[in-house]
Amino acid sequence: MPLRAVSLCGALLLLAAAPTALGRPDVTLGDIVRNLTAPADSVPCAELGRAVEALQQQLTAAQSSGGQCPAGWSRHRHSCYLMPAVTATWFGASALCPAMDRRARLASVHNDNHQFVEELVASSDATYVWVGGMRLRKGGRDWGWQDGTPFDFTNWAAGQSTAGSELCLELQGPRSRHDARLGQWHDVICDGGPYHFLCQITLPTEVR
Ligand SMILES: [Ca+2]
Repeated sequence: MPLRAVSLCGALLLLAAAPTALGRPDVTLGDIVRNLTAPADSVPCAELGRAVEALQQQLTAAQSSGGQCPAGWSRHRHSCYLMPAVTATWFGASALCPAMDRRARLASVHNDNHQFVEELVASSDATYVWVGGMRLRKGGRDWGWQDGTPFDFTNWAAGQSTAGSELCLELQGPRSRHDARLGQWHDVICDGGPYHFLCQITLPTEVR
């Protein structure tokens, strides 16, 4: 089989496999990886038509559910939230949220959702929970959210946000031994943990 044809088949089959893994909180990272690394090149091009047809059906289904929270995600206002039952570093969590659903990022915390986020954290068995806050510059005092929303709310635990080398943000979970309140914020090194993490999907404006 010509190399170009093999690559085309592989690419299309990977595309066909990917949406089945997206938006399903019950799917494990291992399932996603197995889907994405299936030996697609061993599948004859005769199956290409079936793969394209499956892809079209999945895209149609995805479009019809646009603006809805995926099954298993919690809805609050115009966002969907999920705390997967796995742990990771902040960087790992940053990659895992869009692997669960391509719209998802690590959550941002604001005045209008902090209570909801704290309730999610309280109902978990986490020690700490990564969210999408990151110090914008090593040694600096300014923070931002991974999803680009304004950094307009804070809930630092006592003595936190003072170490300029701690660039990532976590919330205190129920199993933490820190002497701070549940949901309060800690700045920590980004490869700390592994900890649980909270993913967020911001739904399109027209369906808010
Ligand atoms: Ca700290």
